[in-house]
Amino acid sequence: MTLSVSRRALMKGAGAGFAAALFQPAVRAAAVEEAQSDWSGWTICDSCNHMPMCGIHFKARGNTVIRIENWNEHPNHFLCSKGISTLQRLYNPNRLLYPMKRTAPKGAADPGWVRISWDEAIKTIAEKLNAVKAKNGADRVLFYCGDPKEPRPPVMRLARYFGSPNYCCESSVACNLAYVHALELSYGAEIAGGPSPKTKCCMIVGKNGSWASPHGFFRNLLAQKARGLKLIVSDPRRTKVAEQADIHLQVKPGTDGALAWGMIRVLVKEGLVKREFVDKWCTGYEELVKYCEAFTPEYVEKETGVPADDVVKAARMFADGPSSMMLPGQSIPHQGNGCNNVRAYSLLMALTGNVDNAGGSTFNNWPEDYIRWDEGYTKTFIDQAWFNEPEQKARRIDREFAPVWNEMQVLCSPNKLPEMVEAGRIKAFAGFGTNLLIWPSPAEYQEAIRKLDFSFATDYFYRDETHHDMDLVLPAAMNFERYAPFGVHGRAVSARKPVKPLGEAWEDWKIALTIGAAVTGDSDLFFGGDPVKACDSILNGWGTSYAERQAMLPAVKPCEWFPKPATEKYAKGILRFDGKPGFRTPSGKIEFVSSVQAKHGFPGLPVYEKAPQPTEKYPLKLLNGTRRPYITHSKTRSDQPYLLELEPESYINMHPADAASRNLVEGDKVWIISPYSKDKVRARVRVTILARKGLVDAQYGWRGDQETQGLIPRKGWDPISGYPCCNDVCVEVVKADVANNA
Ligand SMILES: Nc1nc2c(c(=O)[nH]1)N[C@H]1C(S)=C(S)[C@@H](COP(=O)(O)OP(=O)(O)OC[C@H]3O[C@@H](n4cnc5c(=O)[nH]c(N)nc54)[C@H](O)[C@@H]3O)O[C@H]1N2
Ligand SMILES: Nc1nc2c(c(=O)[nH]1)N[C@H]1C(S)=C(S)[C@@H](COP(=O)(O)OP(=O)(O)OC[C@H]3O[C@@H](n4cnc5c(=O)[nH]c(N)nc54)[C@H](O)[C@@H]3O)O[C@H]1N2
Ligand code: SF4
Ligand SMILES: [Mo]
Repeated sequence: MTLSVSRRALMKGAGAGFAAALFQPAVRAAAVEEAQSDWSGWTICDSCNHMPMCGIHFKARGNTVIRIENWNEHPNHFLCSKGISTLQRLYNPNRLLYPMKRTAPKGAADPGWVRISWDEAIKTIAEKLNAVKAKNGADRVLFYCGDPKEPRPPVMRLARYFGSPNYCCESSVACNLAYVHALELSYGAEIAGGPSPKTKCCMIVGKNGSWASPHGFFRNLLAQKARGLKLIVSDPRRTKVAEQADIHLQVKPGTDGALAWGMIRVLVKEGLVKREFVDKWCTGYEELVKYCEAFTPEYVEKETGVPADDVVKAARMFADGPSSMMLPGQSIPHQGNGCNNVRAYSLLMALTGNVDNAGGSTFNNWPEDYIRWDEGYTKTFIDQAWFNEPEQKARRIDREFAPVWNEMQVLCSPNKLPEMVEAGRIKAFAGFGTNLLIWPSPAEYQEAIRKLDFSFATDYFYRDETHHDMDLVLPAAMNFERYAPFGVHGRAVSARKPVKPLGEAWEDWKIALTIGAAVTGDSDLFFGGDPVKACDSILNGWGTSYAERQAMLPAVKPCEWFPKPATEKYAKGILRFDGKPGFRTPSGKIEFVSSVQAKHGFPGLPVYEKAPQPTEKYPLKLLNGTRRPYITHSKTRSDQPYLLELEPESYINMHPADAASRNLVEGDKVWIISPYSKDKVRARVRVTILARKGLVDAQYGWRGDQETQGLIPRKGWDPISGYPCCNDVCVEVVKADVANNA
């Protein structure tokens, strides 16, 4: 497949004005490179960041990628529309290709960007960060890595050896990590995994893997369904996953806690609790029995909209052995009581004894040094022990705001950034793949960035809404152009064979390592800025090397360093780091009553709290940001314009009854109105039973007047995770007056 890029579509992108002049020559040079013999390269797709990502095989001529296709030997090898169109992103003429510095004061309409050398960029960063450190302390610098998860390891290492525990990620703002946090509070570790041939029943809550992880997750789900898996799905939308369900619990958003407690009550009342397991391995059962009493099926129906019968049937189906598992997604944690709602669901596994058993949800028994959440790097690489020191936890900016998160998680929550800048606790920002639209009411974060002494970010593109008031913007090499990181897919580990970066783009690992060497003056500590040497520092410990993995391409082979999967690890003493039987919680048991929550003054049980309800003026609940197959967050629109042909504007899904009562038909232009913003948000209507009645199912990540994050207030944070309440806001939708352009 060769691409002819439509320039008109591309120039709609942010930053197009200066992009054209600065970035075109190198792109053109690559495109006209004289014909040489074609060669094969391999890389990993980074277009959606679902884990694990898909493998890409590409053909290159000289240094130009001319064709991309499935990497058949890779465990994930079916590229979707987003993956295929990354070639269009690679040669997008708007790409950021040179380091840039502003020449106008912050706040000026035109930042006056000029091209600078990497030498100047690195020197400036080292001087500015070290000046803040000398004057105010290293913790005054906030290091941040956005959803591009691949730069995380060296950025965290940079934060560590610079000396700032304020290392934050999109996963500590709002992603999946809050449900892992919820599972860790009860179980001491994440307990998940996909259904296996031994799974009798799977309950999926607030996760739509048919669109968000179509290959790894959805293909497996369909295969298991075909052989007789029982499926329960809790989702307000009729998703492709829900359509597979034996029981679809179409809850009102935000009411999952009531539904979960209702199911718990059925287990208790009908004698479906595995008392032997619970008595031996769990704490807090008596409190749980007392608390669930109020959640009768009738009450649950009233609260959640799920028929009482279905609540009972679902609980019985889940308890009907020999094996059941539960899988959560990212939407429920984006609510004020989200963590507790996920925790309540998760207790169903312990109550029915479905913990780390064959066919049930399992704990990964990665070696102690391994960190799954950041795709394969190690605790040693980032010196995780340092981040966990009480002294470092105390210096983190989330200490007062989200104390449970602060105690449990190594990533700091940056959600109070505006307040922290105001209070002088943050003076500088070092960003990798940053997007300020990730936050509710992003204008307040934009203002915070403007007020800093110094800030920079690396990115593929110049993004005005994020970079406008930064000091430096640095060009990151794309997935086709970088070595790091290696890929980890279960037990298999893969290297890449890339092309050279266009222009002066550097891979993020090189940028972070080079800055690390410059700020600390210790080049060895940062592998002389070499990403492959940094990868080898991890891979050599696993008995392999980058070169060895590269030599075996296109094969992707398991790494013998990983232990073999095992069940009932809690009983065998291989879950706790001290080797004793039990779980990694403070009590060593599964905690129905979380001792960490209780210690910080919260109820220890995952109690249910009512979410904000629709009112007469704002009668629709906004789901702000469910996944669509051809969109990723704030990316892909102008970066991969082919995808815009599938959905050129922001579309909201509305139930036919809600559309009819507003006199709306498919394709109508509408405004979304929220009590929290004076600005209304533009969209078009899609009339569909995908949406439950009373819902507006919207996309976040559009820019300009289609941008939805402004509809969300900076309040109602989940106190257990510090996550924003993206899915807690009620809105109204009105038809636009197209004739009068209003
Ligand atoms: N195409 C695509 N794929 C992606 C991404 C992308 O941007 N685009 N992003 C990746 C990332 S970073 C992530 S975190 C994952 C997310 O993956 P998922 O968690 O699967 O993402 P969602 O599509 O938000 O699915 C959540 C589901 O929860 C439902 N839901 C919303 N509110 C509630 C509620 O109150 N109760 C219940 N029970 N359900 C609710 C929604 O209707 C939706 O169907 O996807 C990854 N994959
Ligand atoms: N309302 C609402 N808000 C949400 C969510 C939601 O569902 N609803 N979802 C949350 C979730 S789950 C997530 S994961 C976040 C999304 O997390 P974000 O960090 O907001 O993700 P993106 O929008 O993809 O923006 C990433 C930026 O990094 C750049 N980039 C991409 N790849 C690279 C790279 O390899 N290197 C560098 N240097 N830059 C790169 C992109 O060009 C873009 O500017 O949003 C969260 N916020
Ligand atoms: S699902 Fe699509 S976008 Fe996501 S990693 Fe695979 S090919 Fe890339
Ligand atoms: Mo995410």
